[in-house]
Amino acid sequence: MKRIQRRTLVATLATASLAVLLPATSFAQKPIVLGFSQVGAESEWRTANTESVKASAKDAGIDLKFSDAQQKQENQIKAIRSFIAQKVDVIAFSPVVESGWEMVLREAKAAKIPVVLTDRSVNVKDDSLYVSFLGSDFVEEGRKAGRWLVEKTKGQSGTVNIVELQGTVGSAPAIDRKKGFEEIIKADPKFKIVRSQTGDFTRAKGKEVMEAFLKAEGKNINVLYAHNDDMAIGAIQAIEEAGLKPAKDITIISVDAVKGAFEAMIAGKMNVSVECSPLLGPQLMQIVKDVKAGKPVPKRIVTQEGIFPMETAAQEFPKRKY
Ligand code: GZL
Repeated sequence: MKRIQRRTLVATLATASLAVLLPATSFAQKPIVLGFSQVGAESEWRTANTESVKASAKDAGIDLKFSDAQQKQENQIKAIRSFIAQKVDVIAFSPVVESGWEMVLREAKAAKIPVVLTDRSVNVKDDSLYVSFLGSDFVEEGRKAGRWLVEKTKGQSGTVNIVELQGTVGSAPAIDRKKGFEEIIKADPKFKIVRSQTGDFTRAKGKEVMEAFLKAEGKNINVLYAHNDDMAIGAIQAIEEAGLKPAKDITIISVDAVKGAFEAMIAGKMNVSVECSPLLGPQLMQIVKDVKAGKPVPKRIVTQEGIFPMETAAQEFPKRKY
């Protein structure tokens, strides 16, 4: 028998015997099963984030078990426990608030299911309870908002009275955006935060709280700092209903840079929005694949983001992806 034929035969036999040894399923890779607990559907940002996660899971061939917690921590804890019971390969979630996660994350660890944090982080003593946190630097987002205001009011004497619409109480973005903004403005005593209250990241609550601010402070308000565009857009409605001009009588500083913010800036009703990208899906799926493959993943991955003033909104808007 010719040498080449013999070699091919040996190779074929080897493969055949291997096929006999290995169960058939090992050849058809089983899809990774990812359990994802989403905060809710409270804002344009959240909707875009959900779309990014779902589309990226599909593109990556990952079997996504998706749960919407309607902004309730107990629903997220229930969802994570359900993922553990289903023995998913990886769990990912955006924690609605920073605290109260130790127990359920210990249950996931005991079940040997890795957990990835996305968008928001948690306050835990033992950071081995999660493998990686992918999301924005919210403190820096607050600093960007503060720096923009300092620049805009440079050389202006007299007090600058600020009202602040905070995000969800206890959430990382609300805590850190406040922290970063105050870190910058505290350098100049002309800046005074005269009212600060949560609008829970929604348009409706943002409008309601801004109405209360206007009743209490009236024309005394110079600046609104909103922790997200949805609350800012609700506040703009309240400002107009009070007979004032948003972005002129009251300077409007916001965060997220969603489509609604660009539309408001193009209409001359919002001064600036600090970008906070919801398009975390592709990076999240890569982390999930790497974790499943046993590859090392960075503990912290920070998304890169910009700031968009009204002056450039019209030219930037066509390029926006969310
Ligand atoms: C930020 C995200 C925040 C957005 C809000 O990463 O958690 O939650 O800024 C959203 O619009 O509701």
